[in-house]
Amino acid sequence: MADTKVAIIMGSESDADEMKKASDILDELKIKSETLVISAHRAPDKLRDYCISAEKKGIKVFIAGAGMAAALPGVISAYTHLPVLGVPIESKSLKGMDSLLSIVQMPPGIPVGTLGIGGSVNAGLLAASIIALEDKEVSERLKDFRKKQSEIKGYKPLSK
Ligand code: RP5
Repeated sequence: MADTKVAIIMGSESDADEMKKASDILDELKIKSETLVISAHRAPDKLRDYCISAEKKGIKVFIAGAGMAAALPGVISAYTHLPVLGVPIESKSLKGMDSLLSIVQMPPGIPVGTLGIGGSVNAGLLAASIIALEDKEVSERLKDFRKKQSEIKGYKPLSK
């Protein structure tokens, strides 16, 4: 898609519900994203091809969601200098602690900005903040989003 700024990659279709929250918030802020399932373990060659061509296509930020032995965000970061935001997906057996620990502790030199378990909304917002550094319109929309959030969710008189 032309003008696509954010690549949302997930390790499996089973991650789709969580990762849709990232694309939804980006849609709300009118930032174009594309979403793909590319497993670091099951389709490593496809992942490499995508990562090394992303910058030329205009991608500015990666959001990568994966569960269990979640290699995806780290492998993406190994192939690109673009910012990579990792979202640990909640897993059945270890409740996402496996995903979190697989993503968060990267070796120096290959960074992944790790969100909380199931942190897709904040990954989308953080991607928007990065885009906003060089895009005034996105910056204004982001400020507006924060303002509305304060009005709707941040202040509510409780009835007695
Ligand atoms: C990871 O393994 C995926 O990101 C997913 O969270 C987990 C399970 O994958 P499926 O077996 O559901 O395809 O690679």
